[in-house]
Amino acid sequence: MSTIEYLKEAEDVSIGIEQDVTDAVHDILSEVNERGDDALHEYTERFDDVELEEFRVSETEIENATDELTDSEKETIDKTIENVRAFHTEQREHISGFEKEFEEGVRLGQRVVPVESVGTYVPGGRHPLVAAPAMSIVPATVAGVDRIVTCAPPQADGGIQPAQLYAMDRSGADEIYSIGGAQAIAAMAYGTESVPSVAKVTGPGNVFVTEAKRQVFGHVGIDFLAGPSEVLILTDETADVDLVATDLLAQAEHDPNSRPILVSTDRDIAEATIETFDEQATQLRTEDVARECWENNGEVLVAETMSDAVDVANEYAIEHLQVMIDEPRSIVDDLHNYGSLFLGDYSPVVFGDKAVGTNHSLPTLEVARYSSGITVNTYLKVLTHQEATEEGAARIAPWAAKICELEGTHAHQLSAEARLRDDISPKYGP
Ligand code: HSO
Ligand code: ZN
Repeated sequence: MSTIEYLKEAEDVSIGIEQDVTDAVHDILSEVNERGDDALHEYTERFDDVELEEFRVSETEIENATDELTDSEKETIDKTIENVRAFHTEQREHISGFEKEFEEGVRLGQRVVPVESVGTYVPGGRHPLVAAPAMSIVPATVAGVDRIVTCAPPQADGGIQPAQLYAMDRSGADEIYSIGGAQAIAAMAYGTESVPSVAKVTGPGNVFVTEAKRQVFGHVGIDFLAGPSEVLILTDETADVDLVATDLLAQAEHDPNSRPILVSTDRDIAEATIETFDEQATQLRTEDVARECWENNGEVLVAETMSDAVDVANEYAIEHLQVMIDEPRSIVDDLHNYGSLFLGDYSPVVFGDKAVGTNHSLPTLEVARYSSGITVNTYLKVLTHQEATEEGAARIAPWAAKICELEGTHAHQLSAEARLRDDISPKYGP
């Protein structure tokens, strides 16, 4: 007998991307790859409805955007950037290189180095998110990336939304371009006359951006593929229904395709949340999107035990996992698939989205089964090295040569055996 009951079910959430999107993106990528800026101009006119002479945002435009914001708006954005920097700086300190003699005469090690250049995409969309630039740009600065390129879609006036532009600049982008969609990803992956190519492209975006990242992967690195935002709230009988409904709505307002999910071990709480969601939605300026999202994708599950609820949470591998139970810490060790975890009534997703300093660029659509969100690691590589002495080589060479013999890799075998010669440069001798 199932220990889970659905009070509200969603249609199957599709993880795949429609073929027509794949084809359209393929065309955009090839055009930008072949025709560079000319293609970028055409797509910008077609998709963003603006004609731009220059894609690169000038210092004057950045100053103008800065002037459009009040001091208090700027301070608020600065504070978010500072918090994101503090968290990711700590993260960096926990990743280290090492070198050690594993056996006599054989030293092995690793160095942690930044990716040389990255392109960070900042999405526009329904609500151009002001904290988004900090999330993809700041960790790259902390990692020590040499060249940080960033693109955001132009608004109707051809410029980037001022608060976003200010945040892109303050987060530490070296070059800012007013280009959106798949064409922005193509430009950063292949390079054009005005946009340099980079080694890795990161940041969330709409379905075209995501598909473009999928298609350029291999030619450049990417962080991961991100879809519409999701939350799973896990409650027991102690939950505050008003808070639970509010937090589900905060996810539902993102996009009709977002996923707000409640898993409760208490049926009364689950039923009351459904009612409260409906009442609270009426008060919302973003009611339309939130309701459409709830209709399509909202889910409410009742689990018989907390252990069943934990299993469901691990299966969903959700982007944001909010734990609103009596003792949230009691289940942390059992949870292992999520983008970011929010513990207790005072830790809503919006704090991570906007303010505390953890990253809000997180895996959705079960990507959390195999990937974390953006971290400072996204911009680092772990490079290994080895050094053997003459003595060390004397022990390793026959053994390596033996493996080569088994394989038939003759030149490899000779390369190993050559280290047994006694006339090799004296600088390595005893
Ligand atoms: N929930 C989004 C991030 C965000 N929401 C920023 C609002 N602002 C994806 O994690
Ligand atoms: Zn959000």
